[in-house]
Amino acid sequence: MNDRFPFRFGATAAVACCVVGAGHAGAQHIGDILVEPVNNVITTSGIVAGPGGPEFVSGLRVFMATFGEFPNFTDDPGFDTTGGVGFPNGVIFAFDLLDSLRVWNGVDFDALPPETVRVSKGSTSVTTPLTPNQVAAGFAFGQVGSGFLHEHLRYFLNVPQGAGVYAMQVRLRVTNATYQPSPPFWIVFNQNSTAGSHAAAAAYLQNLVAPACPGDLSGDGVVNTADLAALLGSFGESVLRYSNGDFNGDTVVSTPDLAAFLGRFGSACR
Ligand SMILES: [Ca+2]
Ligand SMILES: [Ca+2]
Repeated sequence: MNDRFPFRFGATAAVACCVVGAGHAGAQHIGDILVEPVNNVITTSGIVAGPGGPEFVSGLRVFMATFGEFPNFTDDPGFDTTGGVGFPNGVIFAFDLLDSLRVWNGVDFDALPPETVRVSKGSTSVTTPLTPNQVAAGFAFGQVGSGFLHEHLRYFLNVPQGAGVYAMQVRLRVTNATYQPSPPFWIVFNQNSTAGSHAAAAAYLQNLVAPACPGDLSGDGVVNTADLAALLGSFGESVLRYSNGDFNGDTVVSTPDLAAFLGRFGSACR
């Protein structure tokens, strides 16, 4: 089912941060997640259609998918590795879910929906946790063999299965080798919502991962007292990773974030 998955960001800025590279060895599929080791850290990249075949958006951490292959279901995106420069044969991949499911409210992903997503392969499954920033341990789902890995997990939206754009936060790890887990990444699911909302929601998360203007919480292109007030308004709170002034991505707005913010104070980005 993966080959016909339409990968479109819509908002060009969503990937403007990243480097697009030429092909790697192996059979990568448009819309899947390219998984590679970089300095022994698992990294994720996008696989997009280029004029000469698949191209790669290095370090991408926001991926888009659409429920509906069957109602409330998709098995995209899959996970692909590369031959040659990729992981050696025998490496076993697993994943964890790092947050409760989030729903796009048109502005941000602070809201929690009544829905959850069940991630499964065969008879094994795990469901997104109900508590924000709680980790739900996933399971091993694939082993590199013949130089490659190409695996699809199955994603099912649980009731009430309302229309909307949902964000699921994930990390990859390996169970039998020395590689650091991937930085957190998101799969952004469209459930009977508009392509525009889907793209806007993905662009929001992409800006959290790679901010166009770090410290500019208000989005007006300058880092000033209004942003400081916004950060202090969330101080001590548990937030969506990288949002509301969580510079270091530990999901809490605290002193290290304030220090990083003050280092940006007075900056103008436009
Ligand atoms: Ca601002
Ligand atoms: Ca923090």
